[in-house]
Amino acid sequence: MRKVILVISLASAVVILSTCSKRQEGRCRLKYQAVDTLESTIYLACQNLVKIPKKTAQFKDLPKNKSGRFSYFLAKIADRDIPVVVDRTKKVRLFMDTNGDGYLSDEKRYISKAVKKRLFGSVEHYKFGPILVKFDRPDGKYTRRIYIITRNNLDYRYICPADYRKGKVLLGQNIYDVAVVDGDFDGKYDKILSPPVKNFLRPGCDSFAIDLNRDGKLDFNYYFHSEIMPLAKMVKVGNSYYRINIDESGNSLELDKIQPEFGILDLGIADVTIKLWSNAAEQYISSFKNNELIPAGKYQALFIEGSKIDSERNTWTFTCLRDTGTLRDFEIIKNVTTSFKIGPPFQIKTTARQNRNTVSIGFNLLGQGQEEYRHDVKRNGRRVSAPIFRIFDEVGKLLESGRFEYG
Ligand SMILES: [Ca+2]
Ligand SMILES: [Ca+2]
Ligand SMILES: [Ca+2]
Repeated sequence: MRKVILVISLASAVVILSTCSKRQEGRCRLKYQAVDTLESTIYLACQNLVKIPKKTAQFKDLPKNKSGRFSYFLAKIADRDIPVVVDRTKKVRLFMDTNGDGYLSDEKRYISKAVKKRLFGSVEHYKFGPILVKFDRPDGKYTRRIYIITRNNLDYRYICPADYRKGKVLLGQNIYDVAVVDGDFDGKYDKILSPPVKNFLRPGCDSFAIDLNRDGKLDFNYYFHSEIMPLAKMVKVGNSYYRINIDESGNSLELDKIQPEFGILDLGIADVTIKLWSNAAEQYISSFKNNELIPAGKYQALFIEGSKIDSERNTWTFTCLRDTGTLRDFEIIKNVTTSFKIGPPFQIKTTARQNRNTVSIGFNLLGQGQEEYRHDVKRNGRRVSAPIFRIFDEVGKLLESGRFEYG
């Protein structure tokens, strides 16, 4: 009996050893993963479907049985403007020039399907597809599988990839779920972010995801810590950096631990939380020290939150989203300190907009680096009451006074 147990345990040891030896550190195969909802992994890859006010020369051969209730769109993906027509008769039908021959009458008809998962607040959404779209590249033809996802009334329209690649990678003692998405629809997995992007909702590059807290979910956030990011040269895991190397076709991933070339970011004040997109490695630094070491590369700040204590020991907290002023586009150079002045003293710029008989007045709260802070500044964690205003004429006579309203 003892012999049998010994043989069994030896056999299990061999099985365990061979399984371990198969998982090479930092190396994994990536497998095809179909996706049919707007799940977080593909958020950064979804593109707008642009509405065209009226029919143009691009829409030259419409499908038969036309109702006369057509809407015209262009899918701007992979350097192509692809005509899309939606026929809103009884059932909404969609036609897309998938083969690029300029004709729509040869195309399959797609009927919208309601998707159970609710999006855009409480409004149900609909999808067309999957649609196979053919593209040309200098090195050959390729096909991308996409969905068009809309609200019922066709506002909010997105073109989303219908697949991505995923795998599991061993780094140190831990195994992490990883995913890569072809966010620019070119059929390859190599397009790195090129900051600054004008529209941060559509960075126009491929994306990379890693389940850093290993909870089985890939979480996305524009402003805070995120497990899904625009593809960069490296990814930061804990305090280590790994060079990302994806096979062009998305079949395999290599993450190699490296020591990047660092430069120094100096913001003049400590205790700042900052989120940076980069072509080097995405950064979310929750307790920024003066003179923070970050890898050399190009950066774009999406979020800044700072705090300051006044003479009465009140802590004032100010938050900036997206309009990050001089931090919207900067470069960190190896062994060089790049300095910015941000935060208070604030500059208040008033704005006025006239619409017929109504004038709307407002203000922008700008930091030293022209970064624009939200109006709801907090004192000791609580939003302070809205600021008051007074309007004077040119000789200093008070014309109007009141309090700004939030929202
Ligand atoms: Ca066609
Ligand atoms: Ca790509
Ligand atoms: Ca996670």
